[in-house]
Amino acid sequence: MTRKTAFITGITGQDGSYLAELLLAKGYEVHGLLRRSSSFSTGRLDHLYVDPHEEDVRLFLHYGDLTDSSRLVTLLSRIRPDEVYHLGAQSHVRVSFDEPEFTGDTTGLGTIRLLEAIRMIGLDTRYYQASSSEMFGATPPPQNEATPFHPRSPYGAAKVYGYWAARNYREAYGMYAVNGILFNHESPRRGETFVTRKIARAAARIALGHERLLHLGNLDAVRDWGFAPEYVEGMWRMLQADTADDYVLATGTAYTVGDFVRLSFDHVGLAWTDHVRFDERYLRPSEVDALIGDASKARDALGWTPRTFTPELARVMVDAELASLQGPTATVTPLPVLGFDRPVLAG
Ligand code: NDP
Ligand code: GDR
Repeated sequence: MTRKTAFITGITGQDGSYLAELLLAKGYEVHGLLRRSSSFSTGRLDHLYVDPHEEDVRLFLHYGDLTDSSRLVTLLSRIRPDEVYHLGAQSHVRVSFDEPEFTGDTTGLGTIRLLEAIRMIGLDTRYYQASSSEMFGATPPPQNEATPFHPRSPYGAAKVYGYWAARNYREAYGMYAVNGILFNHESPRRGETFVTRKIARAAARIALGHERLLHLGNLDAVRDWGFAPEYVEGMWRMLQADTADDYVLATGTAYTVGDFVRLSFDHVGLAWTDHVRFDERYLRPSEVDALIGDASKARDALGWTPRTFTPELARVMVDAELASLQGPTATVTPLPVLGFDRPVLAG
């Protein structure tokens, strides 16, 4: 049997690293798009890296950027992947208010550039679009595939554009293109400025005496938090289906940001009220109040169900932080190297 080849944009991100791991375990050859950076951005992939001089190398990284159409064309025409997973994006909602044009360019137009590269080359490939529950925005829960979109940020608006671009290429050109509408999914590899990772890090650091206070914005927002490795498996399942369709992945459960704080601090035996302070700089100009997904279509059509729910997720994430602070004997998945550039406003 010939080996399948996948191309992943956003391979250095949380989901990209878990997806690369999954596809390599399934025997795929995996190619990833890597943005050039003045420092290494491959911390989440280091454990998968094999010296290119070894035999049976199956993970390849290629410099490129979602703003660079011609590079996408040359890369895809050379790799000719069986499956394309488009995960690359400026994915931070708060940052999208600071950088709306850049977010539109990478998260929105980046999608069209990739789809158009596939079409121009005449590539017969299956395409996964990383769509988001942020597209539902102000539409009240529960949200499913039929729920109207009402984005509340430049990021959400860019994702709506990407969603319709993928659907349009499916309808106009018969491309096998699917939208995975994923609700929040987290892990020890989550970026440090997303709220769950920020809380888990702080709980661990405060418990070990490295820090004293955690500053947060809106504690009342409701989110449906699942576990990222389970969600990337759902992405793969979507591309194995007989026909291309769109699916929600979610746990169907609801917790507030405040609940996540309490669960995390309880786990290290601290009273969160002693350590959490409000900082209005972390508020968004318009907020998404409540996201709670209905993933019954994915369950019925793909056999996908979530197994990890928010309370366990909080414990897993706090434990990973404790382990990474306590030394090299830790059994956690590798964490990204922390930079010195923790944004003041974006966290
Ligand atoms: P991350 O922010 O962890 O990763 C984003 C990835 O995109 C990184 O690899 C980043 O590279 C890359 N990237 C950003 N800009 C560019 C660019 N101009 N050119 C090439 N690559 C670029 O996101 P997640 O892994 O959490 O999410 C994956 C995708 O799923 C994203 O599209 C996100 O919007 C979407 N999504 C995520 C959800 C979640 O809860 N995690 C829920 C729903 C949708 P670098 O490492 O160099 O920054
Ligand atoms: P979200 O994730 O905006 O849902 O987007 P994030 O973790 O950033 O925020 C979740 C909620 O927490 C509130 N909040 C804070 N958020 C951050 N980041 N920092 C804080 O200090 C803070 N205090 C309170 C936010 O207001 C918000 O309500 C994520 C991203 O992964 C998107 O790419 C993805 O599409 C969606 O999830 C689904």
